[in-house]
Amino acid sequence: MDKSARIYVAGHRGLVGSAILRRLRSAGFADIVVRDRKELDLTDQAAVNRFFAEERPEYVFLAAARVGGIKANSAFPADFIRDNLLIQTNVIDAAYRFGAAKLLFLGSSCIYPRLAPQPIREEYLLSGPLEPTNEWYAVAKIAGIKTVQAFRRQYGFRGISLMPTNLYGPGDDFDPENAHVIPALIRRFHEAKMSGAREVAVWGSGAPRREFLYVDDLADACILLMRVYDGEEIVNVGSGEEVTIAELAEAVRRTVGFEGNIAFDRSKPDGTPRKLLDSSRVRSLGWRPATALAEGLRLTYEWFLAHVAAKCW
Ligand code: GFB
Repeated sequence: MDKSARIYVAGHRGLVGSAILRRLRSAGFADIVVRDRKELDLTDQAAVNRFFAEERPEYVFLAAARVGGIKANSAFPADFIRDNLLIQTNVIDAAYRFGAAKLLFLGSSCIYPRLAPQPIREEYLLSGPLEPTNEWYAVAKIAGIKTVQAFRRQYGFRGISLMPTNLYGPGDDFDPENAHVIPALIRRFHEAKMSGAREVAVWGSGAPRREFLYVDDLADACILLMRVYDGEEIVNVGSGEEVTIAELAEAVRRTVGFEGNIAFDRSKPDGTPRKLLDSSRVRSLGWRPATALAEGLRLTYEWFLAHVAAKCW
């Protein structure tokens, strides 16, 4: 992928796509094609084919997806399975048909069995039952991995798949109900600080363990893999930094500067008990995360203050 290559970032307004775009631009890639949702509906196969026929991107970062936290996954199962199957199938098929040199598909750590041994190695895929709160999304993402592998086997199409751990950072969705835990808690602690509330609710028991990765570090891994990796096997990308939800809530409380208490709402689901990726494959290719959780939370809260809080309050 040289600096003059034509690159399409699908999903450039989302958390992952916007980070990939930032990194590509700062690395000097000049011919980057993007379309927002109004200009190109990725669930519309004819529209996707027209776009690829006209623009002929050489490299495709497939970061477009319908995503959300534990509640959104359970509340909108049809949207999560349908939209993701359509988006990924249309983009992978068009990339192959219209001659793209390479495509990178972004999966998710929830593709692995709920009770997979930890840390989770790539070969544990399809070795046990999935976590029920997000099985619709997980099944769509597993289908995406298999589509990429099938196109490689049958057509020799150079698709690769990367499995990120739980991500956070600038550009995230801060919806109080449907977001992932970090943006949801940043918003809730901030609102509590502004209103002078004494207590903030955190869903579940606080006991589940999660590994969090700052999204710009993931973007570096995406660009590295696009450059140097060309295999059928999927590649995990995680920080190795694991915390309980109770520890995370305390870190967010400190970042925001809320001085009240944390109350765990056990009527809400915990989801999978633990999800720590074994990232030795990507590390052996030279990638390392650069942003520790405390620093990443600080940068994300800064972004929230400038882009979300400034508009709401
Ligand atoms: O971020 P989250 O929704 O992702 O939740 P998952 C992580 C943990 O944080 C769960 C707890 O144990 C939640 O119960 N939590 C506490 C909260 N307070 C909150 C809150 O206010 N909002 C949210 N959302 N959680 C998702 C999958 O699972 O992970 C997706 O549903 C995707 O499909 C993503 O794979 C990476 O790790 O539980």
